[in-house]
Amino acid sequence: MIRIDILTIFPALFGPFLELAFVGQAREKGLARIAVHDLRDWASDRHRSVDDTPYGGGPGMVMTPEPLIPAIEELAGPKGPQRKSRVVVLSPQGRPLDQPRLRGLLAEESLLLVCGRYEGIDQRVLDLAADEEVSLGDYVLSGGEVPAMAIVEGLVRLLPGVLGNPESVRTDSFGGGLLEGPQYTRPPEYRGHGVPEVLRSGDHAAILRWRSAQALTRTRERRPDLLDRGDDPESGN
Ligand code: J9Q
Repeated sequence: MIRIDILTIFPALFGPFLELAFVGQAREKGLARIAVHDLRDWASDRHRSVDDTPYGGGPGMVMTPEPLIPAIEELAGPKGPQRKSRVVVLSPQGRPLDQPRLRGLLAEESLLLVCGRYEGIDQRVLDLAADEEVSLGDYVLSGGEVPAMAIVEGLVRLLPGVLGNPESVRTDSFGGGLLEGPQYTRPPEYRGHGVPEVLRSGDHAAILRWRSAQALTRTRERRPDLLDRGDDPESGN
């Protein structure tokens, strides 16, 4: 059983996401306990403020440590050896998430995902209360909510007993370090476009060879960075 807490100023974004599909099933089966917390519940002023103008000037607002650090400490415990949950802040300044990092998070029994918003988070929150910063990629979003959902979904599908077919965990893209090749289902011909003959041949060895050649070609064309890594693609790293 993995426990995931999410700290956000938009708790309503998570409603159907946590109820439906694999994430909903994992919770129903008792494989994951996921709770969403509204950061404003820790704000003490009349306006329930969570942000303020940046020192030094510049556009936008910065999330203040005032409600954020007490919220993190209440949900995860104080930073240090007696902390209950690993505190992961979603931000574009974080280390990029990949499948090995996701598997690393799965080793934690309890996680707190902190969704940054606005132009950033006061550095003292990261120094005093966070364990790591994770990014989902080099693009601009308005907040960490969608990245937090991606982490939850990526973790939940790794839990034993969530997927109907555990074999698909291993063969999915990145499970093996390469992109998947093309897939086909019926009908055998659609608008004049057929299905590669080998897939209908029943020759399983030939199908395996064809699929790995396709995966390699596609990876070389679209994601050569995955092949340039100095590690063993079979290890999933
Ligand atoms: C909080 N752009 O983007 C990609 N990974 C994380 C993010 C992000 C963002 C803004 C705020 C997270």
